[in-house]
Amino acid sequence: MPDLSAVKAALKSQRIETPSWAYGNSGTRFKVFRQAGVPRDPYEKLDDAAQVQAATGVAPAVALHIPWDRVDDYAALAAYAKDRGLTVGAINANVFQDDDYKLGSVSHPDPAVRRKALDHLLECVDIMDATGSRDLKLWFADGTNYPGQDDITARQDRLAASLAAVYERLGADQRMLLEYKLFEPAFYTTDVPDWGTSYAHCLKLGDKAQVVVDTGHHAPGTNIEFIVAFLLRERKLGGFDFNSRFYADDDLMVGSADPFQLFRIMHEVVRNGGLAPATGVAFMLDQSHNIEAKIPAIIRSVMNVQEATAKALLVDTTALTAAQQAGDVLEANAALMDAYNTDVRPLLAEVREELGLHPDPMAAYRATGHAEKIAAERIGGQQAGWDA
Ligand code: LRH
Ligand code: MN
Ligand code: MN
Repeated sequence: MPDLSAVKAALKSQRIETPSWAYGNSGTRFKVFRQAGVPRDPYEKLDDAAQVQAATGVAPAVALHIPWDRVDDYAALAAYAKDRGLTVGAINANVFQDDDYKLGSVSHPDPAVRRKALDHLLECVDIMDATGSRDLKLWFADGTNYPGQDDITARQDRLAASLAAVYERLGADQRMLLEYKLFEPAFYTTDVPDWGTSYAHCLKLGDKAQVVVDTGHHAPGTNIEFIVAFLLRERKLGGFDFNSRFYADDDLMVGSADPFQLFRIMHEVVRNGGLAPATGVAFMLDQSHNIEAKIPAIIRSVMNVQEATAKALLVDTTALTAAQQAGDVLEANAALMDAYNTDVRPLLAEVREELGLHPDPMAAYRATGHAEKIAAERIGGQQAGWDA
């Protein structure tokens, strides 16, 4: 059986990054249901992230999205974060919101639009310099809607040229994480539709370019844990955008609909050494909370990742390896299922108490009165970035 103190130590050192946009109002293209007390600016998003950190103790980093989180002074924003025990996580570059990007950004047929998009990506690296952020996270809405609309390989050439220019600009300790997505908003071709495309670009670029796996960005039935294992083996897994999908890119709470998938993913992470902070795998959430209260939903999501991680750490690897080598299919499967079926909530409560935290993060947050305070104080909360 796994050594319990090692399991606890691993749980204490895991970090789960929360996204600034999850704290703001969001919705579908049909309706944004505005909530009382949501942040009015990036500073207030950090105030809310500090609540998540206070309740969980494992979520100090906050990912920003530019320009959704545009401020005049990014060093001041980073200092504000630091004062609250937080750090600035990944900088997400948004090159999909302007009218200019109707036919794409870095793959656009017009060099002037490509230049504009590249300038934005380079500005995001400047922001990383100012905030001390390690990761530039790139997701492109680029693609086409109709056969014949544009040249598929020419679009790859344009994409590769921009990626190379950004890569050149990265500092020694900075990374570029390239995210893929099966479809949407482009519906016929997507320029980075899958892990293979992202991997091929990252491989050409070099060690500082790595793939990010957004759990919501696959076709139904895709074996995401295989992708995770493969990328870890190649040292190309930069991190996760965690969320839960049911139909498409639903961005619901990670581990809510399919906690077993999250466990299978975390099992591959643990088995392939990806939990060690030195491997640099970033465990980020990429979610929006349309109908549920945002801060508690983010706390619940952090807890869901911790529960899947704890179960993965409890896999009896000696028994698993022995069964695998003996070709004992049922025993090997049972080794995984035993761990998955363990109730890890008492273990995590203990871990939290050892960290000086309340054993129940949801109750800890409720007791702060923060929800009531922000509902009374903040009028006119900011939307996460989507049009109503
Ligand atoms: C695209 C995506 C990407 C964006 C985020 C808001 O669907 O997953 O990571 O940055 O949503
Ligand atoms: Mn994402
Ligand atoms: Mn997405």
